[in-house]
This record gives sequence, C-alpha cells and structure tokens, in this order.
Amino acid sequence: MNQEPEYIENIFSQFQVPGEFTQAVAHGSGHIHNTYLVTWKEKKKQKKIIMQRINSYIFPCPNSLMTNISLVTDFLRKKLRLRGVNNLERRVLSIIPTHSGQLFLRGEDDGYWRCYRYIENASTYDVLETSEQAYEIARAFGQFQALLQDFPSEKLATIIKNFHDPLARLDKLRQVVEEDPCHRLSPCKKEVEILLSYAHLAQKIESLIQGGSIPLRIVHNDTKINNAMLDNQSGKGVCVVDLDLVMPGYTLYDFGDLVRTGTGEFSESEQDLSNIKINEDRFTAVTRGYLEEMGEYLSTPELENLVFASQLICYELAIRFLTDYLEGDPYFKTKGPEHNLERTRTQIQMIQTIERQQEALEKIVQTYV
Ligand code: GN1
Ligand code: MG
Repeated sequence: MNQEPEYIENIFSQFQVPGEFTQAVAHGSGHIHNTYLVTWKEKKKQKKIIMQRINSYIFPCPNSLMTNISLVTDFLRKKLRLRGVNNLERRVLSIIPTHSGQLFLRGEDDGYWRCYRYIENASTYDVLETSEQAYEIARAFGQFQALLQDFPSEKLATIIKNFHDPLARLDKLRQVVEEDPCHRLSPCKKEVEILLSYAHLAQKIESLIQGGSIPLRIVHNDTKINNAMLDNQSGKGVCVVDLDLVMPGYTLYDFGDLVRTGTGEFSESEQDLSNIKINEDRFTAVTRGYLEEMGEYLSTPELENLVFASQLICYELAIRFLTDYLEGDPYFKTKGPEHNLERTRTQIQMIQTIERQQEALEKIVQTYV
C-alpha cells in the first residue's frame, strides 16, 4: 500500500505555501511520478496545489531536472508577458520552492518532492471527445514549441540521453528478448516478430537525421494529449504541463505523439483492436492546430515526414512497452501484469492502421503545407 499520503503533510510544510494542510489525494494518470492534489487552507479559504514525488529511477538527477524546468518556465513567462498575455499563472507552469528557496525537496523517505501551483478551472483528457479539443491541444503544443525556438539550448541539461531513439530502443528490446529475465517471452513472440519486421522505420529516422535534413530544436518530447490543459468553460488551450523532458530534440516526435494520443477514440491500452483507427477529422484538427503555430518554422523534410512521424512514435512506444513488459514492468506504472503487453498491442495496431490510412493522411497534410 502507498503510505505517502500519511507523511505528505510533513513534506507540504517544507514548501512556501502560506497555510494549513487539509488533505492529499492521488491525481491524474501520468505513468511516471506519484502526483497528488493537495488542498490547504489560507484564512478559512480552501486552496489547492500539486505535489509530486519524482520518480528517481527514471530521473536520478532532480537538480538538473528542476533547473531545466525553472529556466524554461521563466523564459516562457517573460515572453508571454511582453506579448501582453494576462493570467500568466494559468498559462505557464509555476514551481513553488521550499522555504530555503530550493526547487525541490529531498524528503526523509529519500524521495524527491516538488510542488506546482494548481491551475484552476482547467482539465486534462486521456481520450478526447471532439476535434476542437484535438485542435486546441495541438495548437497549445505548437505554440509552446514556437515560443521556445530562440531559447538558448546550451543552458539545458540532458535529462535522459537518447530518449527518442528507436534504433537504440530496438537494440534494448533485442537484448531483453535474448535474456527473457522474467520468463514472459512466450505470450508475446508474435509481437516481438512484428516489431522486428518494422525495423526500417527506425533506420529511416536515423538516415534523415544523419543526412542533416531534420534539425535539432527545443521540443517538449512528451506531447501526450493529457500533458496539455484545456479551459473548462471555453475549451481553449491554457497550459502545457509535464516539462520534464523539454530539451533539444526532433519536432517530428512531438507531432507524432499528438497524432498517437489525440486522433483516436480509444485508450492507450484499448483491448478491442477493431476500434483502433485514426479519426481523420481529428488528424486534420491536430495537423491544422500544430502547423498554425509551428508551420512557418518547419523545414521541407520535417513537413514531408509528419505522417511517417506518427507511425514512428507508435513504433517507439510499442518497443518501450514491450521491453518493459519483458523486464517485469520496472518503468511504466501498470494496472496489472498484462498492461504493458496490452499497450504494445494497441501501438502495433496504430502502426498498421497508419499504414492503411497513409494516403488519406498525406492528403490532409498537403492541404496545410
Ligand atoms: C510517459 O509521464 P507521462 O505519462 O506523460 C513517458 C512518455 C510516454 C508515455 C506513454 C518520462 O509519459 O515518454 O510516451 O508515458 N514519459 C517518460 O503514455 O518516459
Ligand atoms: Mg507526464
């Protein structure tokens, strides 16, 4: 059982929050950190903040992690202020420091904790309901990237090396298949075979990068739809969150992950594989929203590879989920022993449906470039 809520009050008291702790409840559906919505009282008024126990298996250097986030959010805030944007506390994630001014706290449990201001009146979605939402989320991520185009990249530490690197991920899968450390290989031999048969996708991105056609840019690197918040009334994009991996990278992965997560009417581990296809209206909305903000910056090879990118990220995720399954789920949070295998199967269907829908999707991209 998770004991954290019991000592979270003590952690809370070490951050610059001027009031009394009321309660902490688990929040959101991220696969990595433990996130809590904490309510507290200031002069009888109930208020909220977000507290997270950072996953130190995945992020062992909280100092660089939080320094990156602080640099990026300061930069975004300054830019938006100059543009006359109001309500900056809703538009950019704000770190709440500890009493001693640190960006995170090392708790007595040896965990690393951080605190963010809670963004009122906005929500995230794991599965979208409309194309307008897809458009707003893609636009929010596009704008986020556009604002960071002139961010001095040398200031950012590399948080996870080779994060998006399907070839390296494939090598790791091959190695884990060879070792089969948890004796889980027999139910997923077919999935392994399918993924090995798509190795050309990993080789293609490698040649594009090596050939110099795809530039490094500051990107978000985790543009899953539930990492952007929409306003509860207007439905407009409010704020991009989960800034852990903002680093120099390839914009194709950001676009691809918007398609992977924002164009289907099913969850990331949908078990009825016949439901898995790209809704073309939503694909249109994602493409339009993203290119409205980022289109002017993208090179021709980037624009020509948007559909490929969508397939590629599903491929990378399929490899990562299957590797994690074979290793006994040390990385992604799971809701049962088969969860990572179910996620793998969903991603494989995505790869295949993008193949079938490719012509239609390319046509949609053509209308916006
Ligand atoms: C993780 O933190 P979250 O749930 O937004 C993962 C992403 C994957 C995603 C798959 C640091 O994202 O790379 O695309 O799960 N984050 C990390 O749902 O590995
Ligand atoms: Mg996240």
